[in-house]
Amino acid sequence: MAETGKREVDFADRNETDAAKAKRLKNEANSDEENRDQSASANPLFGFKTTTVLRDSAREKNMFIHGKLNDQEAVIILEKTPIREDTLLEIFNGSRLKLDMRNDIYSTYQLQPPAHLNEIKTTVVCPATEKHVKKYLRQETYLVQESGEDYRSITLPYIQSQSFSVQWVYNILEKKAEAERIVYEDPDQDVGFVLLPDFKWDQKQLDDLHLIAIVHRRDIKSLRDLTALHLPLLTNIRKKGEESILKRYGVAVSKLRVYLHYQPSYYHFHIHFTALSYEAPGCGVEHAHLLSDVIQNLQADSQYYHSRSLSFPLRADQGLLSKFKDAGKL
Ligand code: M7G
Repeated sequence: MAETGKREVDFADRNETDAAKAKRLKNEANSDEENRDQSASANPLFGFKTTTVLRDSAREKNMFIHGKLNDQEAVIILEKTPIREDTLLEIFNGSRLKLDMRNDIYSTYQLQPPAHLNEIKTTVVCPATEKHVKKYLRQETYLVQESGEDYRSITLPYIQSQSFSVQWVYNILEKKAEAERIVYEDPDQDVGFVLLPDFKWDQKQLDDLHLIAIVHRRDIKSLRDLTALHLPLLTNIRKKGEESILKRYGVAVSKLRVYLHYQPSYYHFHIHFTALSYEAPGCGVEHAHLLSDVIQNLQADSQYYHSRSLSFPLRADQGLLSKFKDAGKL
């Protein structure tokens, strides 16, 4: 900030003559055209045909799009990434600015930063199932209260027949995908796990830090399966996960939210580690269970999660909601 007076910002629009501007715009148009030609072969999203916008948010600056990619159903998530402090110098010195309006001491601009600072984080699910499409569609939600008995008679049969494939999880555990992204691994088949960045986190800033610990064992679907026998697994994940995050990212335990979802989207046991300051989607009280609470509940009562009622939100179009309605529970 001390540099304000000295700053020689390349505000190209400011003193440009009309002729110079016309020439510049033409050159830009040509180079855009070249980029497009090159991208037709290198761009895996080339030719994507939008069917519908499932959800968008001006505040979150994201858009979830359903469409067709090479004749396959696909969901694409576009998300503008936060502005990073370490890029400010480049933004101020290397951008092109177009004045929108000026009034007294106030002025607004359209700022075009250098291309590499103008990235849109893009997630592609292809081929996408109908469940993926529904997952991202904005829907009315309802809070359901599930007793232990409801879990066994309604939820369990439903998730056994319906849940998302966890092939991506097995790929991680078997090092067939994302191996280079692993932050820490405890290979023990009983209490071990793999810790890696969640694919929602682009790892460019710590503000929205989000990692997941995926357990090696394949016999725990969710919170409901946990008993006191799993305490060594849970305490191991907490201890080693927190240590690795401190070591790798310098983020202290007191700055972390460590929790699991109930219901999760993927029924292979995993735990979320997010920055405390980040309101990650799904970190509300109706969806998230703090790992430290889970550990204490199991220490007090090994059958806690077998017998207790648990609440969770379900979207209007989720099949599980109809099952609860059919059973007269809603
Ligand atoms: P969840 O608690 O089952 O449900 O979390 P949620 O998706 O409703 O939060 C699964 C977590 O795994 C989510 O935070 C996803 O962003 C993350 N995730 C999903 N997939 C398919 C992948 C993947 O392929 N790689 C990684 N690294 N994370 C994923």
